[in-house]
Amino acid sequence: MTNQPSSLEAQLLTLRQEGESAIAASDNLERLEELRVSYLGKKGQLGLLLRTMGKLSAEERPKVGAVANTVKEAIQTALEKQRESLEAAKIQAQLEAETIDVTMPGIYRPQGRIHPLNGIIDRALDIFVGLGYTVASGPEMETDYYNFEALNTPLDHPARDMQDTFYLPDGNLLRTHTSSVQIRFMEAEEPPIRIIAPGRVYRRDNVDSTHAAVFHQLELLAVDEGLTFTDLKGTIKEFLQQMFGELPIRFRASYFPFTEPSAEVDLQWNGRWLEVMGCGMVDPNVLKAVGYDPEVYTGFAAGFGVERFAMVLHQLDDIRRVYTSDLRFLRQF
Ligand code: 2NL
Repeated sequence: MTNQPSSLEAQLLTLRQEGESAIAASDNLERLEELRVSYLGKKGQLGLLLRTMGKLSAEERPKVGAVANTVKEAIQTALEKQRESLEAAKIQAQLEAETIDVTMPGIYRPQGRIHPLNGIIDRALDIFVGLGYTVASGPEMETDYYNFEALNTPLDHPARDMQDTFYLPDGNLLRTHTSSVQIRFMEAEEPPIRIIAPGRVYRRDNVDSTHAAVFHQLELLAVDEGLTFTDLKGTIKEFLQQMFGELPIRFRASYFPFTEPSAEVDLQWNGRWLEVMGCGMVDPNVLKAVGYDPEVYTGFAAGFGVERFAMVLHQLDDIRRVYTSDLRFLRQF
């Protein structure tokens, strides 16, 4: 059968009609793309028809060509129009699906609160930051050097005993105080130094109402030219006053391997003297260990147990209460 010019023209017009109605009926963008490929794609229906144009006479060809162009444009226009309307519908559907219903009941979130230990630490940090100190931290697993040796704790000192320290199979240990943090800090920095090191520490103690194997300590350290015991006393007095109020305090001679002289600080609390802190002037051997000249620099240090402060301030009878996460207990703070 030969392709009559009029027949090709008719086929083109049919294609246009079919195309336009199929496009208008398509209800999603994927289907629309299929239609585009089917009508206008490289192997599409329009291309297929146009390939038969070669058989037309020279007079017919431009006329049919012009018809073909209008068909192509009409299908393109229909595709675009439908794409716009499908896209708009898609956005509209999304908007409707995502509408927030402000009348829906909320999700219940129980009110949390600061743990009493963190409360003490936060308050102490605030006080020392006010005095110009910055917070330092370090590892809880330590070497013998940072926990003992650099702190002038001789090999035969009782604190080194297996009774007091958790040793790890590789020879490292769990820090028994946060002083190791301060040794690391001094190694890395030069005076003047004002730091506080709060953190978890570990001791091989029998657990009872006043002892835990894992507890919290906060130490402070100042190293500078010309620091004296008077600076230490003033700093501690200011700290304890902000922490406990205007109460009598006293310094009692004591001993720590890393301070010389050393003292315990007592606070008069409810008519009784209560031991609350240990302190002293940094031992020259400690300064030497971190490469500071003890003829140029002096320092003072002090430390306290966070649990003990919490027990005094909140009148707790048993240290284990702060570790058991009993909400009836914790909700009181
Ligand atoms: C206490 C007593 C104390 C220190 C900690 C210290 C740290 C360095 C050098 C010298 Cl790097 N001293 N710390 C000094 C005296 C007492 O803590 O009763 N802690 C719970």
